[in-house]
Formats: sequence, structure tokens, C-alpha cells
Amino acid sequence: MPLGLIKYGLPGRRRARHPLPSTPRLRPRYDVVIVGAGGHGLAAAYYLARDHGITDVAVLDRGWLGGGNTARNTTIIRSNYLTPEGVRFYDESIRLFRGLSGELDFNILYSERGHLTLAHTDAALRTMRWRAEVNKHLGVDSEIVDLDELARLCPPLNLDRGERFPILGALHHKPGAIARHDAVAWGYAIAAARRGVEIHQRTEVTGILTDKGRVAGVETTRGRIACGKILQAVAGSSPLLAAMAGFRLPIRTVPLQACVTEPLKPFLDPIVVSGSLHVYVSQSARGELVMGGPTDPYALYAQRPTLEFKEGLAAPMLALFPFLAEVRVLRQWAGLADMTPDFSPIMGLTPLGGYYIDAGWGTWGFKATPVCGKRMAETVATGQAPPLIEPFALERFAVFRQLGERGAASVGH
Ligand code: FAD
Ligand code: PYC
Repeated sequence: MPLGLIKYGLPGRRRARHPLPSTPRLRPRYDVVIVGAGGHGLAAAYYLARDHGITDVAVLDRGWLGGGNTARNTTIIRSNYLTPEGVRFYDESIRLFRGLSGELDFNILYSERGHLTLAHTDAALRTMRWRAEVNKHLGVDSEIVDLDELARLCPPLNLDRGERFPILGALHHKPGAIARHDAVAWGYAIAAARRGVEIHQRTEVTGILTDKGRVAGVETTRGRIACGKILQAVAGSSPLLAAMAGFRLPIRTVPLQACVTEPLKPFLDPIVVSGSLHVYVSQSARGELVMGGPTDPYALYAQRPTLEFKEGLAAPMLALFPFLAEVRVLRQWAGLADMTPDFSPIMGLTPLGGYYIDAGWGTWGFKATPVCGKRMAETVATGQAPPLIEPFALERFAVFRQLGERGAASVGH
């Protein structure tokens, strides 16, 4: 028997080192409390510490870190949006993603594959041309491609003109990428904790304490904490927390489902999305096909997967890739999408002094994790939203300055 095996196999010889320092005790006061230890809350904590020297920060989560939508999303990253505000914002996120493994010293498996949005109708092609022009104008690489180019970019795709909804062309967005979602959350968590941020899991916020129109603290399942500032980053629970802070959000929360197949030999390089057929797919580093569709057609806080979703996904997916007929689905799950009327997020200040919001991430927020974290940290530190996120303020709904991104959503919702 090799000596090493005996040495490391003996109990007590080598203790596994936990990557996060333990934080057993909640202190009675912090400068900043961040509610939600998803990718967004953790990224904001990291940038607060790194860019602004603010480390007296507690990140609270009712569950475990990265266990909300961050753990449930299909990790598509892209900046091929429709509005100039959206394109600029997501483009900064891609730039941050590219350097993130090095920055955090944690491999997030960032993989640029190219992103294809298929057009099955003339109307879809028209919207894609519009997107391509806005994208190119802002230096983002998006192009309309014809069927010959599509065949070259994605050989397994069924381009048969005899299909019920034949493919007419596509929007090709070269920077389209995927990354490992839990690595993003853990990378930010460890890097933030190294700088002194405390992460308290299983600590639910049950009330917001105020004093003369300003934040005074939070009520939690582990007691009361005083603080000077609060950042809300709870994605699928956004309206519930905002109600505790005394204001309403124009958000409807609906389930969003996804699934993965058994691992297959790598055959699918680009991410393929069909807005008209309401399905999308990418192949993970493990070979699994990661697939999803539209949001469930009812408002609900339950995260139950349904047979209807799987059935609705299978037929259009097989129209695109008929040879997948025998492939087994291994896992299926649901998350909660906090949908805004204009399909853009809500970031910035709120009617409550010292209370900042990061919400309305619907089906599109994973890709924004780095940029939102960085810019929300700046907002919390300075008390002012930087120009990049200023257009996404909550007040846009009151002054009719909405940012319509429905045409750039992954699939129809
Ligand atoms: P979350 O990761 O949900 O974190 C919020 C945290 O808040 C949770 O951990 C929760 O436990 C905690 N919390 C809630 N209430 C409280 C409370 N009262 N007290 C304490 N803690 C609380 N986006 C993309 O960009 N690309 C995609 O491909 C993509 N695919 C998706 C597929 C699916 C199936 C789903 C569901 C979503 C998808 N999204 C995608 C959207 C994306 O997942 C979310 O927008 C993003 O993860 C939001 O991150 P977050 O950190 O804000 O929220
Ligand atoms: O925002 O690209 C996206 C996306 C794909 C699937 C869910 N959201």
C-alpha cells in the first residue's frame, strides 16, 4: 500500500480546511447589511471591500450561499440586448467576467462559445437586425448570419426547410458564454470573506427597522441588528422584502424551470436559443445539455418542476436536434423569476433613506453578477447611482422611462 494513502487515510492526520472562515456570532451592529447571499449580494460585498474599503459588512441569507436562483440558472452570459442602456451594462459585465477567475483566484470555468438566436419568422429576423445594429454601434460583436454560416457555426442543427417552423437565419453573438454558477458565488464569497466581510447563512431577514425615514437595522430569525445601510439582493423574493421596507415594486414573481441531460460527448459548441420555439440549450463542461424554456404561466412562490415543462421542451428541442430523441433527462428544477414590465432590472436608490435595491432580475440576472455587484457597491458607498445604472432606477416606472428589453429576452415569456 502506498505510504501516502496510509498517511492521509489515518484519522486526525489531515483536517479539511473550510474555504470560508466560520462566523458563528452575529454582531449587534454593522455599517452595511446585505440581504441575500446569491451571486449579486456576494459580489456587492466583495466590491464594497475591494473598491471602497468598506468591510464592516454582514451578508445574510435565509438558506445557504448561492442556493437561490444563482444555483438554479443556466449560466448564459451575453450582451446582445436591444436598448443602448442594456447593451452597455451587460457589456461591462462580460469584460469583468473575462478576468474574474484570475481576479478571485478561483476558476469559474468561463467559456466563450458564441450565442445563436435563431429566427423562424420574418418578424424575428427584423428584431435581430435591429439588435445587431444597436450592438455594433456600441462595439458589441453581433451579426445576422444566413443558413450557410449557421451550418458552419453549428453543424448538428437541423436546417431542413421542410420543418413546421424552418430556421431562416440567426443573430450570432460571438462573446456569448457560459460559466460555472456556484463557482461564481463561492469565488466572490471567499474573496469577500478574506477582506473581512461576514457571511451568515440560515439567517432570515423578517423586518426592516427604520427611524425618521432612514434605515436603522434589520430584524432577523437570529435577533436584531443595527446598521447604517441595507442592500436588498433577494431576486425571487424582491417584492416581499421591499414590502418590509415600506414600498412596492412593479414585479410579478413566476417560476422558471430548467433541466439537464445525461453527459454526452462534446458536440455543441455554441449556445443555441430559439425565441420562437421557446427553448434554449448549451453543453456544459461536463457534457450535459443544459436546457430551458419560458417562465411558467402563473405567479407562484413554489419551486416545483412540472411534467408540462418537460413535454413542452422536448418537441421543439427535437425539431432543432432530432438525434437527441434517446437522450435521458437527469435532473429538472425550478427557480423564481422576479419579472418587471419592461424586462429590465431595478437598481439604485429607494424611497427609504440608506436602503438600496438590486432586483427585477427575472430570467436574465446571472450574466449581470459582476457588473451589478460592482456598481451597486459604488451606489451603497457613495449614496449615488453611477451613470451606467442610473437608467435602471425604480422611479423610471413613475416617469414612463421604461427600458423595453422583451425583444432581447432569451425566449418568449
Ligand atoms: P439569488 O441567487 O436568488 O439570491 C437571493 C438570495 O436571497 C437567496 O439565496 C435567498 O435565499 C435569499 N433571501 C431571500 N429572501 C431572504 C430573506 N428574507 N432573508 C435573507 N435571505 C433571503 N440569468 C442569466 O443571466 N442567464 C441564464 O442563463 C439564466 N438562466 C436562468 C434559468 C433559471 C431556471 C432561473 C430560475 C433563472 C435564470 N437566470 C438566468 C436568472 C438568474 O438566475 C437570476 O437573475 C440571478 O441568479 C439572480 O441572482 P441574485 O444573486 O440576485 O439572486
Ligand atoms: O438571459 O440569456 C438569458 C437567459 C437564457 C436563459 C435564461 N436566461
